[in-house]
Amino acid sequence: MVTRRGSILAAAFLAGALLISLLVLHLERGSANPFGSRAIEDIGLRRVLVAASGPPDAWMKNIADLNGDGRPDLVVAGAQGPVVWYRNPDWKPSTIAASASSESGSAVGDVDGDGDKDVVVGTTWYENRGAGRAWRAHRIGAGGTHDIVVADFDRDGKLDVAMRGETGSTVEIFFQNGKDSWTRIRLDPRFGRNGLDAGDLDGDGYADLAVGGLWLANPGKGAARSARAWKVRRFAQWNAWAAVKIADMDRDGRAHRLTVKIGQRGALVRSRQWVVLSKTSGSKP
Ligand SMILES: [Ca+2]
Ligand SMILES: [Ca+2]
Ligand SMILES: [Ca+2]
Ligand SMILES: [Ca+2]
Repeated sequence: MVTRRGSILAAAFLAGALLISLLVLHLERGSANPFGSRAIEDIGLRRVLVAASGPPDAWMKNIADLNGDGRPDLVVAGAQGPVVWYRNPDWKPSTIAASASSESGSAVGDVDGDGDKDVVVGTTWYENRGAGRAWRAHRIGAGGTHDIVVADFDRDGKLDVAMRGETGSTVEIFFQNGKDSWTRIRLDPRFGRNGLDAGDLDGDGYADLAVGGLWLANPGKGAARSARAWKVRRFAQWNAWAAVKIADMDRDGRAHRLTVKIGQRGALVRSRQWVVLSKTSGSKP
């Protein structure tokens, strides 16, 4: 049943979509690079130089408060390392690891449950030992590392890690038994080469996974570690190279899937209906 509130929200989404489409059209007509420095100034952002030279091929970027002072810090890692965090507000750099390896995936979360944020880069997690001053590397296991997300998929109180590579559709979940002990399951949605996010999409209290156009329903209730119990469901027809974000866009307490094609504008999927925000032709890669 479509409620009045639902109609208002749908109208608001459509109005927003139109506005964004017009803005994108304006920017594309006005500049060869719609995200150039002028566009940043146009929307009131201030450019801050954090480091004149950072890690090379810095594909891994995260924002998290690593020293617990309440200010979000920056974590940047190069494809082959180093892993560096920059302290807010003076941006003093500190090295977490001199070398690292990841296709592009990284995440931040309290992996060991001691109250501070730890860092995952590739198949290694770095234990925060004392407000970001010292770090210890722990291996998670073998898996594709293009996209990495963390969630407690089996709700045993220990954070788990999901990842996928760019060369196949397989998604791996590493369930944490302890700091150095992980149990891997493999899920294969048989679609997609990019994009992964975790969130509770069906509201059963267990984090599900989404890839481009498909989502993987966590069976929960003691079955989360059983790969066969996870069901693949479709929510949109979408590009195999999509980037995916799950967010509660209208703050109604339910997560929604936000899918954005690489190099394109994307779509917003809301409940059983979905609204295309803006979509351009000519896909990449
Ligand atoms: Ca901080
Ligand atoms: Ca921790
Ligand atoms: Ca867990
Ligand atoms: Ca769920």
